[in-house]
Amino acid sequence: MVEEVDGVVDDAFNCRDLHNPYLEESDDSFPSDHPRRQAQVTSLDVIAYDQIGPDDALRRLYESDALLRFIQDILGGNRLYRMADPMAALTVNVMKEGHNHGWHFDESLVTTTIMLQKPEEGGEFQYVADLRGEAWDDYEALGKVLAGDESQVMTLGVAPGTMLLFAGYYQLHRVSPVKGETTRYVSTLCYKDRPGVCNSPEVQQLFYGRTATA
Ligand SMILES: O=C(O)CCC(=O)C(=O)O
Ligand SMILES: [Fe+2]
Repeated sequence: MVEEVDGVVDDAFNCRDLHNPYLEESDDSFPSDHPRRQAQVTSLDVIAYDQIGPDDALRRLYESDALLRFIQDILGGNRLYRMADPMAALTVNVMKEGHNHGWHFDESLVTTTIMLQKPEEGGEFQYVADLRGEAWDDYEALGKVLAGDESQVMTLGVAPGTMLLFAGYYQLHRVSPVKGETTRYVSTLCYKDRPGVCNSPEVQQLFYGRTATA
């Protein structure tokens, strides 16, 4: 898989985004020191689904029903569908020296990733639990994390081959800045609870630098 990604990595789109931890733009209805107004920087290169060859191992894995059922079983048995978005359904996040993914909550309840290549240093998947629930946000604790307090930060031991199923909607997480020569490759495999789901053209433009329909 790494060799296959190496073959298309030069065509990856450089995505640079400023967002608050909720992946929104700063909300000026909140006071200036509020977490909803704290900008996080995300800078990485993205390889989209339609840039991955039809016979590539990563694509065959994502398109296999065995994997779909496996993830469905882990998540409690509710029917899942591969995302219909021609770019977002399967991606490889490419992070070189200095790239990082700022603190955020995902839009999806659960995200599935597979690490393919690990950098020499940094590029660690870190999270802080219990900052958000169904009807509440702990803005005070969130503000501390955004201000640099690392006392509650947990780091997951992820290695090449690790598949991570992560409840990213409720758990604040980030990828720390990558250091060294070796590029970090992490693939994101998107599943939805209904068929036919695509991202908006705005989100496609931001992450892939173009739009496409299914
Ligand atoms: O690269 C990773 O390990 C996680 C990426 C992530 O949080 C995301 O794509 O939302
Ligand atoms: Fe995320």
